[in-house]
Amino acid sequence: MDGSSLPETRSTCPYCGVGCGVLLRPDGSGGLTVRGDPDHPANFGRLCSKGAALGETVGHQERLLTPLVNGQQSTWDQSLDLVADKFSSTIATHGPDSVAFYVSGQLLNEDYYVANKLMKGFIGSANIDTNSRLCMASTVAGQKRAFGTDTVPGTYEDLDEADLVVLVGSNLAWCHPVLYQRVMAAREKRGTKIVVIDPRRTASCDQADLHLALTPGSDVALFNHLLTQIYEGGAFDKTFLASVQGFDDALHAAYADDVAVTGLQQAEIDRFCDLWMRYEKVVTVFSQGVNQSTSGSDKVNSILNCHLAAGRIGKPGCGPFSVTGQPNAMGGREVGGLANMLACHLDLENADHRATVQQFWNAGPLPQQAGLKAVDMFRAVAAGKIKALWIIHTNPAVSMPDADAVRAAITGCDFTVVSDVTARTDTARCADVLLPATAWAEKSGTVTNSDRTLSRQRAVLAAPGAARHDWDILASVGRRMGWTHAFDYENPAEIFREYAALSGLAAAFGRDFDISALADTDDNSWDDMQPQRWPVTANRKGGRFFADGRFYHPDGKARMLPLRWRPPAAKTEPRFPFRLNTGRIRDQWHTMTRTGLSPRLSAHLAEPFVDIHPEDAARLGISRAALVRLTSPQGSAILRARITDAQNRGELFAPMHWTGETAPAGRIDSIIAAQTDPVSGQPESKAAVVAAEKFQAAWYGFAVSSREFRPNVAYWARARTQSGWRAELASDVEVTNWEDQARALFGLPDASMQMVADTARGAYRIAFLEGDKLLAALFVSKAPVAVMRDYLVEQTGHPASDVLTGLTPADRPNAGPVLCACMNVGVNTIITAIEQQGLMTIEALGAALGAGTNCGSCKPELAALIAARQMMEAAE
Ligand SMILES: Nc1nc2c(c(=O)[nH]1)N[C@H]1C(S)=C(S)[C@@H](COP(=O)(O)OP(=O)(O)OC[C@H]3O[C@@H](n4cnc5c(=O)[nH]c(N)nc54)[C@H](O)[C@@H]3O)O[C@H]1N2
Ligand SMILES: Nc1nc2c(c(=O)[nH]1)N[C@H]1C(S)=C(S)[C@@H](COP(=O)(O)OP(=O)(O)OC[C@H]3O[C@@H](n4cnc5c(=O)[nH]c(N)nc54)[C@H](O)[C@@H]3O)O[C@H]1N2
Ligand code: SF4
Ligand SMILES: [Mo]
Repeated sequence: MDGSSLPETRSTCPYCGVGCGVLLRPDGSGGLTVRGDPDHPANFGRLCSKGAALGETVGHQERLLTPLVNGQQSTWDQSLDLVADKFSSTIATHGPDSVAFYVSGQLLNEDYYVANKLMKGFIGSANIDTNSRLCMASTVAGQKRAFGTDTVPGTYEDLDEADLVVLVGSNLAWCHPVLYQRVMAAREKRGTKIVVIDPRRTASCDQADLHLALTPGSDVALFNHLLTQIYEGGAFDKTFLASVQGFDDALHAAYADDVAVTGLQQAEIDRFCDLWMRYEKVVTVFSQGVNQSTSGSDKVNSILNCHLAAGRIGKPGCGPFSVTGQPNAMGGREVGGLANMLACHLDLENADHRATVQQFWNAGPLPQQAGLKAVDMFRAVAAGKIKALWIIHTNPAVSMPDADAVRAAITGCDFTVVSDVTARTDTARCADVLLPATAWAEKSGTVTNSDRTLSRQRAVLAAPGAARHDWDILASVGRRMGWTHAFDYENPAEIFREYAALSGLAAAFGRDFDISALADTDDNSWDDMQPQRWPVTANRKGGRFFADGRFYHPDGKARMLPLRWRPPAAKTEPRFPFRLNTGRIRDQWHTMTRTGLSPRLSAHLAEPFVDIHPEDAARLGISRAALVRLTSPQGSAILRARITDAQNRGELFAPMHWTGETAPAGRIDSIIAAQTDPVSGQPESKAAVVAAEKFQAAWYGFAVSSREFRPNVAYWARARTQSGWRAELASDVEVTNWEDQARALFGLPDASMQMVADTARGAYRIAFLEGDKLLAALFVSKAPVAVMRDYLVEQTGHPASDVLTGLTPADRPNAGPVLCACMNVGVNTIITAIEQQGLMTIEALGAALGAGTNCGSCKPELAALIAARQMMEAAE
């Protein structure tokens, strides 16, 4: 069929919590074109680089197509029977708390609802937790403590209307790019002031009026100080404070903290406080720099304290705004995905709530206490207390702190089931039973984004092989465990109706999460459902919370908390002198099982790295592009050095994305201790302590190949290219025969070979050919390999006349690493345009090269290149 004649289907991007609407058009041969939905209230047509590249990730090359039991192909009947039997027999012998589910904020509401119902309602244990524990748990705890409910008060429109946007521990430009573009558009229009509070200088600082590079973990001290200034400056709201308890105690505690621990200059702190005093309309956006901390819940409450004191909450253009990470992080909290919650904002520990849910589900007694939170859950797995474990839609062997121990625990568990779209993950490799799930473009359901907007995800592609929907797999196991009626769902719309009906019962307890008006949505209306913000009830649709001073504690008032600053749990010491911060890069999603399929997205940053301050690097003898070994009490990692003053001295930053599949030495969570916030149980992913030293490489290598290959050396990192694969290599072991080494690397025992060797200098260039076509090439050197990578990665599969020079032919400009992933524009092309054509604005670069004109995610980097040129000119 001709793709262009197929209609477009509205759906939602499966990556971040912005929840952008997409329009999908299948091309009729398994592919998909994707564009932003101009009518979706989250993005109005915009997409970031990841959303724009979704079409490149729907191929089946890496998909898991059938169930596997102990690595052997199996049928659904056999594998589901096995899962049901093992869970049932384990429960019969060891009790319901001997089993656990570990699920994900990327599950759809309907999948999540069924998982939660099965575990809490029927298995009778609360041992279901989610990767949202690593992500949003501190916000959940903080909001519940302050508001009596886990609710984001504001909406995205507040970002358009604010006069001041404060980003705390949020790299919005890279992690919520479409929201960042929204803030930029508002800044253009109304001059919105921007403050970034982050220990390192990120892409989000590019347009900021003020960047406070505070000491890691010191946020509470900063916001405590702000609270005292709100008081002294008379910015507190007496009328609103009638709806708030705890002002005096909170203020008293705030005065006891010393803002000097932030390491900031008094003048910068004063400027921040002045901006807060000057602009009533302030939105404080916060994310993982706040949540992923052993004082994460307190950090959240220190921010909420300020907004409550000033009454700046739930009004247009102001409020605290926790941006969610995963597409359905918010929905997961609403369906009760966390071990300490019930569905629809009901509390597990409340007997009336439990009784209502039990009756509604027609279930046995519900567990009375919270189940194990993620870190404790995997510790219980390691200790043999959890004997059957089901991991769905998440990759904990990579993303949990102390990841090597987690991986060992999963491997050692008596019975592990993993549901995933691919078998090629570090977690899937540990499973006894591997179940093939449908991927986002193949499944239908709903998700809730950061501003409480419920959107539909719609299937547009057929499920490959035997893959089945997550809700369907879960419900099938529920039926096989004997609960036929409870899990007799025909389609996700039916699950959604049940969920919406339950929210009506929750609302009767005065809970705020209420979508009961959707409880009688028939299948057709569900198919057509438009994005809408909850609550959705007979007399209320969407809107903001709390401006009216109504909160959800029993007395209807909010709480301000007395808080004191606490440093991160791990202390630097002579053996581990560096503080290691971790996070995300612009073009990869978590453990890269999907974004890693796109050559374009892989071209931005193709290997794991560590950012280090120039003075620290100099002291350790680490030069540009050298490799660095990081060691912590948990393990060690090898990463490429990026020397940059964006990093404070004594602090390092490394990305979280690389895995055993892509760069085994770069699994950063294998060196991070599992320290958690005492209130939320969220791990401290951003403040490990490590030692750093130069990795003494005997040789460095760069390789390209038209076929996949898996190196076996101390350091390697591979990525996809348009015509095959690329890899960076290094080893501390000398090689005596480079021909043998190269043949083994690529699995090419007989291919014809060309080699240029400079044995004296330890430099080798080796190419393998089939006819005149390049199959693979390896470049080896004693120092980090200097070749035109972006040229070479395009040469596999093509005639390979001058590949061994490693340079681009003189008549062909080398575009350099891709900076604009959407329009495929390299950094050298951009620099040339700036320098030779004098294009000194982002608009001019866009007009000439197309760079930055699609998703805009690269605009901060374009601006940085222009600024660098301006500085050079000023100096000249
Ligand atoms: N490109 C991309 N986007 C994503 C994702 C992705 O994988 N890739 N994942 C999504 C998910 S699930 C999430 S949760 C979000 C996360 O979105 P963000 O939270 O914005 O991203 P991170 O890079 O994890 O961390 C944000 C910042 O916190 C800073 N930080 C570290 N310690 C401190 C501290 O003590 N105080 C303060 N104030 N800041 C600190 C870090 O330097 C970092 O720049 O991104 C979502 N969007
Ligand atoms: N050091 C450090 N560690 C971190 C963080 C950090 O900032 N620093 N951030 C933490 C945060 S905020 C998060 S959210 C986590 C994320 O970490 P994870 O959740 O572990 O990472 P993902 O790669 O998103 O894992 C999703 C898995 O689901 C699979 N999958 C995709 N689609 C489907 C589907 O439809 N069904 C099923 N069943 N499977 C599917 C994917 O192939 C992949 O294996 O990482 C956490 N870990
Ligand atoms: S900002 Fe990017 S990743 Fe996030 S939902 Fe929108 S398109 Fe997807
Ligand atoms: Mo997250």
